Amino acid sequence: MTKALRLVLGDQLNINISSLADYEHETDLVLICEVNEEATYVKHHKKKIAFIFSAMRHFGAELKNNGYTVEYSRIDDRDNTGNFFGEVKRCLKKYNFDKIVVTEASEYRCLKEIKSWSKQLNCEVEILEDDRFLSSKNNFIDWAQGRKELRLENFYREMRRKHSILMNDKQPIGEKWNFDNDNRKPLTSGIAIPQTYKEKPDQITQEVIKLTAKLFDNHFGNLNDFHYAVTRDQALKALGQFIKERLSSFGDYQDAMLMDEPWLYHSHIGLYLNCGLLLPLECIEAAQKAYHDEIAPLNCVEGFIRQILGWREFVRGIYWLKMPEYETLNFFNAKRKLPSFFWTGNTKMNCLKQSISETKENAYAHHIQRLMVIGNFSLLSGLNPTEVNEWFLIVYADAYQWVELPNVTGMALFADGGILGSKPYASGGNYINKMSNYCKSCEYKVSQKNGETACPYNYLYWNFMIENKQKLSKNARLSIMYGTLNRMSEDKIKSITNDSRKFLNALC
Ligand code: FAD
Ligand code: DLZ
Ligand code: SF4
Repeated sequence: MTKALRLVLGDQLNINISSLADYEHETDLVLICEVNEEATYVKHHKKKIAFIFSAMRHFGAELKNNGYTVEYSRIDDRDNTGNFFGEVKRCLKKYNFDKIVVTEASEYRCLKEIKSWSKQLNCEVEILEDDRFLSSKNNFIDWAQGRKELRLENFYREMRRKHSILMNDKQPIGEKWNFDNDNRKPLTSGIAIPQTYKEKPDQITQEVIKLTAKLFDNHFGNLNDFHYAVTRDQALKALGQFIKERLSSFGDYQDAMLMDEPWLYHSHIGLYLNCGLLLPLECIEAAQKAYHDEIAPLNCVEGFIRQILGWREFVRGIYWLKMPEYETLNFFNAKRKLPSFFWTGNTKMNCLKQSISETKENAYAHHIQRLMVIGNFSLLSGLNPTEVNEWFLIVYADAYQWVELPNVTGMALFADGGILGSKPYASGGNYINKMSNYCKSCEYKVSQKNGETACPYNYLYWNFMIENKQKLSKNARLSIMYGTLNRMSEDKIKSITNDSRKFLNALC
């Protein structure tokens, strides 16, 4: 009988993962390992490390309870080698296996390494497809082949048809594929927003929090008020709570931001989906059921489903289609270093102060804070994409390169020159003012376009358009803005460039 060593990585915590599908109780062993290399190749947020380690420990215990033989390496075990290769080698030596079985790693870096093991270990390494995604890598390649441009909307419609989600035969329910135009309502302060799911840390989580504080003391982020779900049952409860209490307002307030309200009506399930505690189809089906049960309206349900069936699958497809070149792209040749306030939140710009402070506290910020506040600032200021990508990979509990990189390089920075989106998400302060109450408490004035007290987003926006005119002016979606720029007086352009130079030179 073949004896298999089945390696389960920290973002594969699901009993139905392909590497466990034909597990043989008599001969096989599951290896789960906490390793220093994964926690430090970038200095992940402390809460992200505590979350992953606690979820891994709970998953290991769940497998044992279900009769699996599990070898679990703890980060502080004396003989822990500190990396996947070392732990696999140690296990092979200890128990002697005929082959290693692993579900393909979600990140290019990791998959590349695992592919080299068979030669180095002189042992068969069976790498299985990650069937937790609804569009396989090959499906996406087929879809992309021959297309002039790769756009979410076309991909999403095909996924809706293929998986028969929110469909009336061949037509979309509600006769529209997309209800985004209904989904741009701002929120007013004082409104009672249902709480996010909060789980009290059990003994395992408390132990892991202590360990993280000790071992990763110099990493970004706070560990206090840790409340994330760490088991599948808890993650399902978090999903259920969202569907029942917040989905019915998800669409309306999807783009809204509010002072001291980090969670709003978002689902806060990205970290569970990305580490395996939840599966995409069950989240989509739960939302679809909520529509049919009249718990939530179509604009909210469609908006939520589009994020998971559309965006999540689409960005993964782009990642695997374009790696490894994708991580080197820098369309605007942006070179500026990341300002130090990205690590402290210590800036006079209230929108950034809020978004970064909340990120530091929770290892979470919602999409519009990531895109239109932090991403937009990074784009307008010409921050180096490598540094911006590293920051985003570090700070969010749901961040793995396959999903972080296309969102940052493609969506936020347009550093891929238009592979993922048709135009940069650049905007001045007006958008932030329309969608939030941040500007009311800001030292800068959003209504002022130039001068020391003007909102920096205002002049940085035009400065960005001026500096990148050659690369962007032919983009049909920017023609109105370039029309406006072409009509600007020389004095106005001088003020914009002077204000921008002064502001950017003062960044450190
Ligand atoms: P909701 O707003 O409730 O959305 C539901 C789910 O849809 C999310 O949990 C997520 O699984 C999926 N989703 C929504 N938008 C996207 C998207 N653009 N790409 C992929 N999936 C999406 N998402 C990550 O999972 N990991 C990241 O590292 C990450 N980095 C980002 C960086 C930038 C600059 C931007 C603009 C977006 C990033 N996103 C990332 C996408 C999105 O912001 C997060 O998925 C979302 O904020 C997670 O919060 P939530 O679970 O409350 O999501
Ligand atoms: C993110 C992360 C961290 C912090 N630590 C571990 C770990 O100790 N062991 C592990 O198996 N996985 C960890 N992960 C998740 C991995 O980085 C992720 O599984 C791979 O990078 C996927 O390619
Ligand atoms: Fe942000 Fe400008 Fe508004 Fe201040 S005024 S919160 S910097 S958009």
